[in-house]
Amino acid sequence: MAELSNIVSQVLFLGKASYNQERRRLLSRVVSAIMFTSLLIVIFLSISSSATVDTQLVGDINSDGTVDIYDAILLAKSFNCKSGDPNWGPDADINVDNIVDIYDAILLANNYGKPRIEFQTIVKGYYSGHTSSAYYVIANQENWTNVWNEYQRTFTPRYPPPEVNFSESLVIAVFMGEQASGGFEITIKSIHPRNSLVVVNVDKTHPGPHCIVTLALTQPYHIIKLDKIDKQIIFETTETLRDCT
Ligand SMILES: [Ca+2]
Ligand SMILES: [Ca+2]
Repeated sequence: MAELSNIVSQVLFLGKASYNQERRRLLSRVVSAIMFTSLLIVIFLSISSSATVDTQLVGDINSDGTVDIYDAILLAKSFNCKSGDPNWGPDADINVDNIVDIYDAILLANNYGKPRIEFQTIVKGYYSGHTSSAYYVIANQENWTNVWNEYQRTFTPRYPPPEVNFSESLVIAVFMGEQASGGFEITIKSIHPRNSLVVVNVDKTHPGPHCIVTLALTQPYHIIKLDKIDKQIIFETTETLRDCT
């Protein structure tokens, strides 16, 4: 690039000197230099994209399967850092060019919010007939009826399971198991692809020591419906302590 600016300076100088032949020769060198620089940029971009092709989702710096504010925070922490700097975060250098800069931010922004799989809650609550802890991926009517009947085992009256077209949809049901009091909750927080898998993030909330809870037995649950997925589904569980101070 230094050579390019040098050549441009010479062209401007010669414009005043009116050496037409020399100007044409230098202009030809300018065009060649620009073409060479463009070629370098193309090669650079090719190398950059191939360097990230084997990673998970581009921009998923913390490898949790989705590109969101937590990835943006990690990128911000390392922004303008080069390899070896105290705040250097190698995973934030998305295009692997040894600096975290605007080009990494653009790559992250391109995938921001992706990919989260949408789902609909069928039922969610605290009292059910399903007293053991269990996670289900339900792909046919027979299993759906069995799980639903278990969930409604203690209900009066009982209702038939909501209609689900299993040629298009799946049901995922999570049960926390019987708890000695209120204040417990189970929630399907998010679903997203990760490589060849689909990850269901489940949060189990427990009451903290300062929480005032009902003394009744509870059996928290969350049952959802989503579009059919052909990938293997796995569950990841977080445990949250409710702070009632
Ligand atoms: Ca992430
Ligand atoms: Ca970079």
